[in-house]
Amino acid sequence: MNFNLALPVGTTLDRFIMRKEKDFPYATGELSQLLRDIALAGKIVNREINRAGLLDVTGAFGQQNVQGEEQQKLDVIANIRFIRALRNGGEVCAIISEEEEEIIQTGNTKGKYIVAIDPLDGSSNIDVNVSIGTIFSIYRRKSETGCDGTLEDCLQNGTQQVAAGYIIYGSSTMLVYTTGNGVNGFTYEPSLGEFFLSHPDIKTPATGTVYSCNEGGVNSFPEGIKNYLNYCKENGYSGRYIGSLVADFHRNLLKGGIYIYPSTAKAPNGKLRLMYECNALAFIVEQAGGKATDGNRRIMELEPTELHQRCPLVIGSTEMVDKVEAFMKSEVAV
Ligand code: P6P
Repeated sequence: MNFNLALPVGTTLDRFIMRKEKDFPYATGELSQLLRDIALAGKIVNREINRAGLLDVTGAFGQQNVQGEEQQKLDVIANIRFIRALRNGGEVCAIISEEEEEIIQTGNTKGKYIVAIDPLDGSSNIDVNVSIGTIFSIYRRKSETGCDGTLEDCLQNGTQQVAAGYIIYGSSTMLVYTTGNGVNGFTYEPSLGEFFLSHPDIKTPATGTVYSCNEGGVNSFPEGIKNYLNYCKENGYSGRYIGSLVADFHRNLLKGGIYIYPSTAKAPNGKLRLMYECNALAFIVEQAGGKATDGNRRIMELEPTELHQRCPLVIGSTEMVDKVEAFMKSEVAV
């Protein structure tokens, strides 16, 4: 008898995780519990985002984060919520967060996992009700259990991820994640407090006609990127740029398209962070049949040297990313 391993739409996240647990080489239930902890924190953050206009949680917090960016109140709230959920869950020994300069030791010295997280990406859009998101990567620690997580545990390249995902707080709230066996999307039903499988086995189209890029900095873009953007316009592509990476990425993942944040004069290494933005989305897009590079090199093979290092990002439909690389190479050839 052939069992249909593709679980039906409507399966709860918990049941899905349990049924898929056997697909995961370290199926000891700890990663499953860690995914549940992240989903729980996402539900709590979702509630606070949805009420933001009614509570005094919109606007700036009055401090800057390690990136020198103005922290929004919800940035700080989301950071606290995810750190607390991961600390209380017990599976994570250390966390890298966009909102924290140093590695956060959870005290769970027996925890086998490291989490790199952007608790609330695109948060400057909160006050104008534009979709925002949480992005996370999960690694197994390399050091022995029984002590704090080490810098080496945290600075692993993207191919070492055991899971990655994002939560998009949009017209509906969705959790999209992979453990290396495909990508699945779950839609949150607030009245039941549950995520339900709504997008099983997501595959991104091989090509598309949407490009997402802030062209305000185009004068300082690499020539290859400039030439690719001109190619898009000459071929009648549509520019769609929300200013919220998770929202642009999610649309392109489902419909086909490309997101580009290249090196610019203001951001010579690009703006986005390797450890808790680019690697996670690169794992997801590759698992969905897409591609992610820095314009030349595979994102997941970039060797991290700093917790908050930035890298250029070209991510989305494979044929579109390949086209960018061709333009970048012809730039080099010139
Ligand atoms: P710019 C938000 O700050 C973010 O990290 C991404 O979500 C978004 O795509 C990008 O930066 C927007 O940056 O320079 O276009 O405002």
